[in-house]
Amino acid sequence: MKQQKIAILGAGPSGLAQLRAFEAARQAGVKNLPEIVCFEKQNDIGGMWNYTWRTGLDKNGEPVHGSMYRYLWSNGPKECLEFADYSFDEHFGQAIPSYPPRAVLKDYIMGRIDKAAISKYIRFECPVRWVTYDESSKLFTVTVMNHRTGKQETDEFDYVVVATGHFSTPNMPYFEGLEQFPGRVLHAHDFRDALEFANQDVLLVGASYSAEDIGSQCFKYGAKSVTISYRTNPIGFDWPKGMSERPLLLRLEGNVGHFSDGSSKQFDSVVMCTGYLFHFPFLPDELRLQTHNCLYPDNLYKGVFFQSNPKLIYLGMQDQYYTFNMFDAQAWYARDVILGQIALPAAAQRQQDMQSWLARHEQLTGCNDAIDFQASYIRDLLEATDYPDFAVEAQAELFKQWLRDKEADIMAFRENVYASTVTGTLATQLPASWLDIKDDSLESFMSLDFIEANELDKVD
Ligand code: FAD
Ligand code: NA7
Repeated sequence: MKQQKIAILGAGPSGLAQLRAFEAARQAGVKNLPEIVCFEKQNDIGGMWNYTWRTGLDKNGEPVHGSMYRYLWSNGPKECLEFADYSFDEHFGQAIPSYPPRAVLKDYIMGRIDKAAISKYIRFECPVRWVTYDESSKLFTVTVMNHRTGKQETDEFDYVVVATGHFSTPNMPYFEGLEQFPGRVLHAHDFRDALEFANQDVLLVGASYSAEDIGSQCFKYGAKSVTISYRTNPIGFDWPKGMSERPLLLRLEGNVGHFSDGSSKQFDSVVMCTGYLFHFPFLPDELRLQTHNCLYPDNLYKGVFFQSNPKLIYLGMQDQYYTFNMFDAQAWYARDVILGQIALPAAAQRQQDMQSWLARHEQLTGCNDAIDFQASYIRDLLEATDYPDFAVEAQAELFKQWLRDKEADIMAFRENVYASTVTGTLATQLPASWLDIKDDSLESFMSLDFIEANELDKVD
């Protein structure tokens, strides 16, 4: 049988999950594995976790992918993203707190990657320019710009795995008066350093994770005031003095923002925390997933196979409670379909399956429900493959506890500790409040005197 050929677009956590899934099969002695080529726009693996100070364009003139900022700490408990076969204990050799900073989490994620084993599949600085599918040959043609050689390259593939992420292209709304606003106006995608906003009155538009976290960052690093403007519902936390929420911004007059409740306030900067667009400039309409940020994008069977052409596979396109272990579950499932170990049902059956998930998705009422939904989605995938089972449902309970902890104190929720569902280890406590720990480097964080769980018991 002719060896199959697969293109993986993107070497972030999702693309890496797909590479690892095939590598695991290779190590297990599976024969006739496909040839794999992974095209990555950046010059390293890690996707969003590959922090960059750059905004706008990268050195090759490509749009900067990164939306992460300095001082970003894990926004959920690390125990909810722990790999079943690679624990935090194994990586760090000691217990660490439940909410590590970005660099610490990246160190863990990358520790799992056997760079030598997978790097050979990846072509760096190769943004994908265009993908087409030929019905007669049943092959995709993928065209990339190889910035290392300065040449455009084209190749044919049996399958294409799109793992290019969806938190990179800003959804940038317009508000009257923005063009005359005298201060800085930026999208969360371009936010890098909260210190820039010290002593400023900052307006954040949007009421989801970015607004909540960038607002907390600005507060932590000395903003004079932080105002969050919501369109639908307020975030609703008990914000510290200096942070508040107002309904939708109607217009700006000079540096004054006017809100729909008739109130107004002067601002120095505006940060649009208004989410991201699903943007696949390399895909023609007939192959392009069209969705918004939600837990079950339509037209993806099992959340991954494009309904009108299931040889086109999308990873990580859901809104995310679960991240790394969900990408793994998706990648292992996709691998087994490609290897013929799982048979895809006919189009009508796939449609029926998607409809039942979509119907459940429509009935979701609130965050706890949404967490359970994503947990059952992952459970459904896990049952079909040899991916090591993990405590999806127990992690769902941790997510619910995380929500309660945020509700209790949004500025201190990162001081809570949880037990690993993999090893049972209880996380250690930060030695100071999150607001007071300003150096978030790996070295500085790992040199903190974390407080052991049993010492905490004594304090209690
Ligand atoms: P990405 O990480 O976005 O990777 C996509 C890759 O595709 C990139 O390497 C990119 O360069 C490449 N690519 C894009 N276009 C092309 C192209 N045309 N050609 C070739 N390559 C291309 N998750 C957590 O678990 N915990 C957190 O605390 C957390 N915080 C976050 C904070 C922010 C500000 C953001 C934006 C996200 C956060 N996330 C967090 C979610 C994060 O998106 C996931 O953890 C993860 O990075 C998603 O992996 P991915 O591979 O699907 O996408
Ligand atoms: P999200 O979670 O997609 O949220 C986008 C927010 O922006 C949401 O509150 C929207 O309000 C709001 N929004 C969108 N358009 C507008 C306009 N025109 N006016 C006002 N408000 C608007 O994106 P985030 O960036 O917060 O989070 C994405 C990921 O980044 C997340 O998973 C983290 O891991 C980091 P709505 O509720 O729709 O009215």
